[in-house]
Amino acid sequence: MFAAIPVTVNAPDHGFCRDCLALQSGETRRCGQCGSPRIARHPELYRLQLAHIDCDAFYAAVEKRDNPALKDKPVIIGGGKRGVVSTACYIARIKGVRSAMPMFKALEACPEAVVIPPDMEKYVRVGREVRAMMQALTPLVEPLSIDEAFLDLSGTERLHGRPPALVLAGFARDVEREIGITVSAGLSYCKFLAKVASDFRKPRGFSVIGEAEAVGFLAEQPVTLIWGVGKAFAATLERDGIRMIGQLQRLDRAELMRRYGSMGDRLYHLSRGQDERVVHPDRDAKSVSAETTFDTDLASPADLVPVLRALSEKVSARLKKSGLAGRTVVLKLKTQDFKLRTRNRQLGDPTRLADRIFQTGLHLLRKETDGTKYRLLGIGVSDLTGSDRADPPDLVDAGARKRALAEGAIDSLREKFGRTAVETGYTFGRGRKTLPPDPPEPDED
Ligand code: DCP
Ligand code: MG
Repeated sequence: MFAAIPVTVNAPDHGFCRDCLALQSGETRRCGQCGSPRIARHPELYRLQLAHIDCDAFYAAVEKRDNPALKDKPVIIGGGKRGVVSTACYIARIKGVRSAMPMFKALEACPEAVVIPPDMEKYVRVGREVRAMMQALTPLVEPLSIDEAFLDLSGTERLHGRPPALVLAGFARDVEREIGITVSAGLSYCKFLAKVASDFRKPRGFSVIGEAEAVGFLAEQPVTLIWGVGKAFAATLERDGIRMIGQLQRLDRAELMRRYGSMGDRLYHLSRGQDERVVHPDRDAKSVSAETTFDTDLASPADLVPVLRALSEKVSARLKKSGLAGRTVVLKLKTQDFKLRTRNRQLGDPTRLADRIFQTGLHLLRKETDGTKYRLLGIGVSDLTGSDRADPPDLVDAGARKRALAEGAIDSLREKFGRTAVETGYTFGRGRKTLPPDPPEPDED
């Protein structure tokens, strides 16, 4: 960590050098102290306190750090059974390689790439190191995934002897020096724009979005920038002739809500840069799960699925009680001969809904019901966050929305009349002979 030298910023036009952190007066293009061109300057630089940090090409960066021979080579992390790209370094991205692309396509685009299978244990370890460095800055760290988090840096100026912007730049510099990977940082006044900012200039980015420019900046951006507007909802908006956030800004709240329900309310506020969500610090829990060991080993989906449903509901109830949501659904199975199988799937947004946990678990379970007998089944979610980011409504997948609404209704009945007041088709009278219909493909990143 850098030493906490008190910094007094008394001129609002003072920028600073992102390499040596020296304050810069005037419009100099290079740092007066170290000559670096990486000068941060912004009229609101010393007022903003909400940060989002995201590691650059995370898995690939860790592999490059550990094998310097890869430094200038295109590197793809992925492969294995699913045969898709987990991530690609920025050199490989120039050739068009992207996360989630089938590996054969990635290699068509970049045949000279070095492909490395993922080493999750190592990435989790490095992710924890980065997080520990964040937590040294503020207790208000809300991790969103293995390589990104929100940080609320308000009230930390006295502790660090410098304003949040400098703390953030110092953090980026320290991660490079101490961990050997790079990060991009966004600084703003709300979560939405802090995240947008960190994504804006990658890698090694440091972007600032101030209050004064928010509405004008957003007006020029596509609607897909708004959290919760995925491909499906963007298509709905497109049918209504809306492609840019500026067009949303011209519609009043009542009209947006009439057209798009609760999502309309979100569109109204976010399109104007209004986002009241607070940073929920990391809780102790790393995951929330439930499992059960069977009296006799089970193999058939008809036996396993109702158990999965009941466990999903248990997990969901715990999440709802503790105000949490999880982004990765984890299925756990133990075979007759005590071999553990865990399978997981990452969702586009965190969830706390029993139905989404169940549908995702079902998707994972289907691949494992090959006649193997199991003695234990468990389901859970990890990558926990506060529930305010959970389950954005997707207006196009009407089925999912209806199920979410039904779940809300079931929850309130259960609150009034107890857990067994409402049983779903899956848990009622366990031991159905027929299988539930194929679940819709759950959304993924
Ligand atoms: N990841 C994955 N499959 C995806 C997306 C991501 O396995 N479809 C993994 C690999 C990434 C890590 O999660 O390294 C972090 O995800 P990011 O979306 O932050 O992507 P990167 O850090 O790789 O790149 P960027 O520089 O765009 O943040
Ligand atoms: Mg990243």
